[in-house]
Amino acid sequence: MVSPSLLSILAAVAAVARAANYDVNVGADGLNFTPASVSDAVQGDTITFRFSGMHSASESTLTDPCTKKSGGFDSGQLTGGTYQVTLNSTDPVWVYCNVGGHCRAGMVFAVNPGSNLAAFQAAAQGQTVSSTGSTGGSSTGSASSAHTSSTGSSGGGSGGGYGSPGAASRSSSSSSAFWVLAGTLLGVAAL
Ligand SMILES: [Cu+2]
Repeated sequence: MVSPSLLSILAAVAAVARAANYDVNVGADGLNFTPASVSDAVQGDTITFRFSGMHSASESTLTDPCTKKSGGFDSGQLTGGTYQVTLNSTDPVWVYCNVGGHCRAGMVFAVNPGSNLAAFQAAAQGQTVSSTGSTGGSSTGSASSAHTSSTGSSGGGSGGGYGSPGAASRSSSSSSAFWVLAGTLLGVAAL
């Protein structure tokens, strides 16, 4: 039915359209990113963090999971809405939540962690597990691995991102905060 030439065309189209988005829930299932990691992500792919409760998606490093990476992205603390990161490479990206003790409770996430996901998670919780390989990441410098766009109000950051702009959706976290507040006031008034 389907000719070989058509199949090759479809394969070519699929290759061009490869850029994918990965939805990651933040706080929808306790102090967790769900899923805990994404593998085989490539340059141009996007990670969309979807917030429930107050959390953040902040970039860190494999060796220091609960400390913000210099020049790394940071959603800021959000109570809802989304925050999107566009990958600039296939390098690992390490992410944590900077709210309270969430990171120490294991609230971390990784893109392309390879064999180091368990070591990253353990380090976040203050345990020592030797990581494999030498992908420890530079602690300083301009090798930002991701460009970010936020639906919140955090001010963009100093990273060297060069991803294409305009991919952000525009739901505002402040408006959802307003409705929470309004709902609270209505609840009080109903008393
Ligand atoms: Cu959190």
